[in-house]
Amino acid sequence: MRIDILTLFPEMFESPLNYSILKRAQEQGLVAIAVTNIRDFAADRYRKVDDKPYGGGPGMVMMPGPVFDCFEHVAKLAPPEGLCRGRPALEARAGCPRHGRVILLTPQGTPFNQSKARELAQEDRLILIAGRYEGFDERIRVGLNAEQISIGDYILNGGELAAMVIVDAVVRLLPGALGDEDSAKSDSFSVGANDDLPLLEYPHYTRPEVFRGLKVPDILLSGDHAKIAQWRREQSLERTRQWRPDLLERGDREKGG
Ligand code: 6GU
Repeated sequence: MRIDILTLFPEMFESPLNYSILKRAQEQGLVAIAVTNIRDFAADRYRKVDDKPYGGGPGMVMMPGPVFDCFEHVAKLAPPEGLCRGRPALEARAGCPRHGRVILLTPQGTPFNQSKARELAQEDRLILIAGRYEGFDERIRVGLNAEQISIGDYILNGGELAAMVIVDAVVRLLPGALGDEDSAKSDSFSVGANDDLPLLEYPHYTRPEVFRGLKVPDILLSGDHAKIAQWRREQSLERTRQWRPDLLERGDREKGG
C-alpha cells in the first residue's frame, strides 16, 4: 500500500510514523508513506495557501489552487514497485484509478471507526489531505471527488493528528504488520471469533503474581484453558456492559434485534 499525506505541516509527521509497528511496516515494504507540503505548490512568492472567505466571516480558507496542484503532483507518483504484491484482485482491477481513494480530514466527515479502518486497509493507495484554518474551499472536495472523514465529535486545530490516527489504525491491519497475527483479532472493537459483537478487551496480567498486594486472578494461573477462555469472555461482556453499553445495543441492532 502507498499512503500520501498532503499537509501544511509535514514536520508534524516525522516522529509518529517512525516508531514501532509503523516503522517496521515501512521497513518491511508493507506500506510506503509519503508526506508532501501543500505550501510547496503555492503559486506566488509569498507561498500563500489560504485566503479570506467570500461572503465575509472569521478565519481563513485553504485555497483550491495549491491543494489541486499538490494533489496532481502526488497522484502521478506510482505506488512503489512490489507494494501491490500479494493482492492479485486489486492489481487486476480494471480501470482502477492510479491514485486510489482521496480523503479530506475534517470534523464534517463520516466518523472513523474500526470497520472504516478495515475497509481502507484493502486499498492499494490512499491520499489523505489535512486541512488547517477554517476549512477547505468547497471546490477541493467537489473537484477531487473526495470523501471526508472525522475522528470524533470534537474540534482539532487541523487534520494532521486525524491523519496520523487513520494511518496508525490502517497500517496495523495490513497482513504481516503485527508480529503476532492473532493480536489484532482479540483487540477491542474487532470482530470476535464466534459472533459479530464488538466487545471491550478482557483484563490482562503479567508478572509479578502479586504486585503491591494485588493478586493475579487464580483462574489465570490454573492452566485450565477452557475455563480461562470462558472467564475472559465473561470479563469482556461485563466490562462492555459497564463501560460501553452502547456497543451492546449497537450489536443488537446490527443483528436486527
Ligand atoms: Cl479530521 N479535523 C479536525 N480539524 N478536527 C477534527 C477532526 C478532523 N476529526 C475530529 N475533529
